[in-house]
Amino acid sequence: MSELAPTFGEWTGAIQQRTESALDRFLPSIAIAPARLHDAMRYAVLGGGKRVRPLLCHAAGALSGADPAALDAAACAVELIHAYSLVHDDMPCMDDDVLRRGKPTVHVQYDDATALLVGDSLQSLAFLLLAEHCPVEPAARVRLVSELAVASGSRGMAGGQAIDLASVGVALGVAELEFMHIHKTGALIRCAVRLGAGCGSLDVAAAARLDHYAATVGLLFQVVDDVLDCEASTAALGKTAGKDAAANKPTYVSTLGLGRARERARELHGEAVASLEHFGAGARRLRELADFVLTRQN
Ligand code: GRG
Repeated sequence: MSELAPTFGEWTGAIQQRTESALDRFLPSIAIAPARLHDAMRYAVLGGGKRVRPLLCHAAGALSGADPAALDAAACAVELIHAYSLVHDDMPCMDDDVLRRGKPTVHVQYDDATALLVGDSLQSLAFLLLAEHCPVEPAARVRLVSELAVASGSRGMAGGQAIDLASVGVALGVAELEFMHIHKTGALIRCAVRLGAGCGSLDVAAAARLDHYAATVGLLFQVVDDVLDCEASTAALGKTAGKDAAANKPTYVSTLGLGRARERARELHGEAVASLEHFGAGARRLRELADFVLTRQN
């Protein structure tokens, strides 16, 4: 890296590498029984993914003066929940997909029962990381555990997934669609920022501004995902393109049309960046991450 502040690409590369090493360290070795389950957990998590949630967690933590070791545990905890959700989402009883991150999905590579157990075990491991490997004050640690539990459970991601599964063939209004996406995808992204900030400290007003950024970026992520699902190729996405339309699921594109969905993405991006104004230069990475979420190609 140069002596100047790292570019966005250099910074993301460094955090992605740091996250990969931390995940490798935290995941059980295949030398430990049951080896096949541990092998499948490592297959599901390592060597792929953009690591958007860990990037957001580290960027928010830098703003709140958090200890990088605490951020590693928090970032990995969120990423493990994300990986579990992808493994379960790809199973035949849910989205029934064969390709994820450019390779066969876990139930295809192993089997359905193993995929189920991989998701269960990744979820447990996420909470173990916060409980045992996150060096923050005990009261703060309990808050982190509880935030992750709410964001990933029936009032967050799993609840959003339930609405998603029940929405096949249903024409949702924009408000209902946003409610579904705020929970299914937005809750965990918002949580990544909140956990990063919660590993350090911010005053109440700053925490509220940052939370607004987090919620807005979470929804932006899904609007862009809907646009990409309709526009990008399977090769570019590393997962099957056009799945939502084929499954007759409501999306921003089917509800608003492509042009208005793109416009909604630009609106949300503007709102996210505006909520960072107060933070000045310290929020550079969060601003760049909002840009990245808007312009990403996969
Ligand atoms: C199974 C409880 C349960 C929940 C599943 C998030 C989710 C809920 C399902 C995933 C379906 C999906 C593809 C949603 C679109 C948004 C999304 C989460 C995309 C994948 O996230 P990325 O792009 O993936 O961050 P990478 O591979 O980069 O980590």
